[in-house]
Amino acid sequence: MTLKMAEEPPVLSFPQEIKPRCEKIKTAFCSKYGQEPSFYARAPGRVNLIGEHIDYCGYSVLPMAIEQDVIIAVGKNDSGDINLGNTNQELYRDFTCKVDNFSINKSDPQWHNYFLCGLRGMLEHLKLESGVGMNCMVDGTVPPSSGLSSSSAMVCCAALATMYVNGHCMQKSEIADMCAHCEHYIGTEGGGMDQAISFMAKQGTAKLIEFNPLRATDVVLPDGAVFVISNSCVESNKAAASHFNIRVVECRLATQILAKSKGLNWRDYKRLADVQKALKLTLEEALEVVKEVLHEEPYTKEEVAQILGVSKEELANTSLSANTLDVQSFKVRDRACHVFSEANRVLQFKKICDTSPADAKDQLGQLMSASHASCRDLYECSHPDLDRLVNICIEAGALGSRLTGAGWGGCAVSMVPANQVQTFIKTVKEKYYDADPNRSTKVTSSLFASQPGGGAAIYIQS
Ligand code: ADP
Ligand code: NG1
Ligand code: MG
Repeated sequence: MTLKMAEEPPVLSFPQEIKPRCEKIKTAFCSKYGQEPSFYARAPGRVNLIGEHIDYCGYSVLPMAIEQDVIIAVGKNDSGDINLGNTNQELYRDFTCKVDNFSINKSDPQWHNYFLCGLRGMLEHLKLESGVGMNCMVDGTVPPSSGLSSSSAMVCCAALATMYVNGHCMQKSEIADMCAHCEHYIGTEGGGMDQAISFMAKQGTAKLIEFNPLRATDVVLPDGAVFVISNSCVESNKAAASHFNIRVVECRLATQILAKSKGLNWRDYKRLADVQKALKLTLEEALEVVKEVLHEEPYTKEEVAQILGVSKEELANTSLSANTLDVQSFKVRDRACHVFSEANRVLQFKKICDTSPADAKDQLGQLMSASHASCRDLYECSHPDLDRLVNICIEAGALGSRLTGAGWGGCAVSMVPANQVQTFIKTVKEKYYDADPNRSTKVTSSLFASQPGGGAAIYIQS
């Protein structure tokens, strides 16, 4: 029984450190709804230490939760309304709909749509035709569109709040899988990393997240290493653009072309991990096969259709997604090279943490920097400002530095020797933030050391 209880998101009384913040949220809640909230749901963002753009290919990743999160104060109503308020009214306007009649707008992904993804996912999962009406006040501290997974913190928190208000409970892994699925309602076809770590995180440890079935294993980070996050201050909203889904599709096409070239039934394969497994290849061998089979020049849509033996229209059903139907060329080889090499770096990273050789920190740093180079050059998901920031972090004393999250802007994560953190922060501040008036005002929330935080929970006032 204790084991099962431990695997469900805990229901806790307020820890001292979030009490003042919850008081602020409660005040906003009371003034909007004229009642007190009955509980608070919390879900954290994350920083991914290594393993970028490989979760949706079926490969393991290595994130940790951060202290920044989304908290939602919730009260029931009898009218069947979903009422959403946000403590940041400048950015996020109030929204209302009926719990049994709402739609999610992918073409204009305003904030409330992320809440609705979690709401819809949970109602469907629990097979509730109509859920309880909810009054909500949302407060988020994860910098939005910056690769620290503010979107999943919102989706996971909304799903958790919906579960609790409707009187249900579920295992962490089951909710995480469900949230990975329902965040697709916003239009992006991500893997399950963000939702998994948001629920399965444990204070003080990073996690190796493996998929199918979902598992989270503690990874003890080396003593004397501190992970520092720095935000490039270039925002990238993944649902509002198609780059993210184009990468997902390029990996799917790489999978299908490789499967076809090796005589497999390519329609059965969607993820690179599945074709690697079917061909019984190591990651190194898979990388060699990619170099043998796939050419460097981008593949045109006509060529892919011809290789797979389908019409361009049929290709839309077998391989593309709604916002990639018009894409005409695909860099299949470079993307697959990134995925297989990055999947290997994750395993190496974990092994170094487990065996802690004398030069563990140097080796981990090198893996992080190699990961960034691969994201920049092969996956083309960085941004010039982010590349500059990563270089500044290395010059400032990081043993390794890389973009984290989807990229195209957002944050870098750097591994810094504990005794050099202050100098590191001072140097990065001077070189990246102070030089630009827009950035210098945001430096406190953009440049900070991060410890592995705990996972999602429900808080009640005792
Ligand atoms: P990220 O890398 O942060 O996950 P996404 O582009 O996936 O970036 O999601 C960012 C979106 O999440 C924002 O545009 C906003 O709609 C929503 N969001 C993030 N934080 C908040 C918040 N505090 N309140 C409301 N919505 C939020
Ligand atoms: P962010 O940057 O948090 O939107 C996305 C995906 C992850 C993963 C990373 C890249 C979602 C919800 N998240 O994260 O699954 O693919 O990019 O490693 O789609
Ligand atoms: Mg996101």
